Amino acid sequence: MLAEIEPTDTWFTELIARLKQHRSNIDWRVWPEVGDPKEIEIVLAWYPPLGTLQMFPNLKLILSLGAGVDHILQDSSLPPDVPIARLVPNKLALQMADYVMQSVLACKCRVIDYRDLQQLRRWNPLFTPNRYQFIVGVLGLGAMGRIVAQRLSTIGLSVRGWSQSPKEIEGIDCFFGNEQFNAFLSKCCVLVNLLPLTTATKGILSHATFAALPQAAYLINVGRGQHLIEADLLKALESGQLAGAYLDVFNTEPLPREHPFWSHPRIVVTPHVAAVGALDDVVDYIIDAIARIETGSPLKNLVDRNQGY
Ligand code: NDP
Ligand code: OXD
Repeated sequence: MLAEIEPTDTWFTELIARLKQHRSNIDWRVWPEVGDPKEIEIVLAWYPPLGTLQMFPNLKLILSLGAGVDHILQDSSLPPDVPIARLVPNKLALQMADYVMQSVLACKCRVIDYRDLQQLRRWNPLFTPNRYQFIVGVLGLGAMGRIVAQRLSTIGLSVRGWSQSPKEIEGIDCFFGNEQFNAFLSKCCVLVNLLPLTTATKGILSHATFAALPQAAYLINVGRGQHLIEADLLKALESGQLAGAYLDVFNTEPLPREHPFWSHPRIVVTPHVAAVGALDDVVDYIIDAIARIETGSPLKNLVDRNQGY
């Protein structure tokens, strides 16, 4: 039996309908109508209210409805031995690659500058670097970052990536660990954040990081809002250390109406849509995970709680 935590919109409603179609022999329960908590064996969760997951004493699996699991791991009362699996479909990474690619090309083509010039009715051609000079750095070379980096490289951009452990990825200049962080940053014309939110990565998009980038670099944040120190971004844009920022994720979501990012001339805001799981893929992932629990097969895409991702 499964419980769905926090079904907030039509996407969740449709998801539940599809799951019921696929597996009508399962007793699907939707939060908060979970019945006897002892009967719940698997939970599907995106952003469960703190303390909820400990209510289910017979839980066998927690399935994250997102690629990120910070929303789940932030709960200090999480049952300690229950495995957590996360959504990692290939198509999600391709969608992310589309989002990042259009943002990177907008940086390279100086779209923000031309938008300003248009408002001033000024015909003023600006310098744009060639593809080889335009180095893009990707923070995080996991399920998303690796595919994003490879796709950027296939359109002729110079791409480098940074991860925790060493990597070899064809066409990508790979850096790893804290010691190589500043060397990685030193040539990035655009910095793309695709790290998971953990205690080690929280606040990583800070003054020190921006200062280590070349002057007038761009930031694309598609990881989590808590990676970014918002005041540091505003200062870096004001000083010209950063030329612009494309932001899809925020400390508070939805971004409050009074937030300065909305009206900042050098910030582009999107509402956490860089990669939204297609329903078919999410259904496949859930049905597959349930079958694995039923047959005792190894689970896929398990989260390492110690690492936090
Ligand atoms: P993965 O867990 O597959 O990859 C994480 C990567 O980050 C790995 O390469 C890992 O290194 C690296 N990393 C983690 N911690 C550190 C550290 N301290 N120092 C250096 N590198 C580190 O995650 P995904 O690629 O699947 O997803 C990344 C994030 O993207 C998600 O957690 C989520 O926050 C965000 N996301 C945003 C979406 C959106 O719509 N905006 C949609 C989907 C995801 P190593 O390989 O060495 O372990
Ligand atoms: C995710 C997200 O983590 O959409 O999947 O942010």
